[in-house]
Amino acid sequence: MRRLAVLLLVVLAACGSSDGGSTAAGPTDARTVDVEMRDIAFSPTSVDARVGEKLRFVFKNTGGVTHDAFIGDQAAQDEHEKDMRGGHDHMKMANAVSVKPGKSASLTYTFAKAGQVVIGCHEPGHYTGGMKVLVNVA
Ligand SMILES: [Cu+2]
Repeated sequence: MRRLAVLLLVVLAACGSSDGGSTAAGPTDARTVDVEMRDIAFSPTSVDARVGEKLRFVFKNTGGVTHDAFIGDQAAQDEHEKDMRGGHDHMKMANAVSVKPGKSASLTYTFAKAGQVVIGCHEPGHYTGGMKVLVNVA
């Protein structure tokens, strides 16, 4: 079980670094944004990004329970929240990481268009409890 989780994280990390934009030169061109995961909130709760910018979010879980981070627009968040209630394994999806207490994980994402993108934690009750980061892309 634990071994599987580690394997999934490795796979996700690999995916995260390879699915950047087509114009990406490498992992060093991404701006790093540190995000703290607390019980139960992200900090900061909003981040600004430019259209076409690639950000590498580094999530550090300083809380006492597992948190996750799924990045997508509002519709994707709503869909994801529904899937999690249905018992689907969100860790098989791209753009998501699960972080155990005391651990860190990163997620790299290129913001292709202007608007608002959300990073949500979909552990039971967390997203509905307001555990999200709003990324304003302009
Ligand atoms: Cu959470």
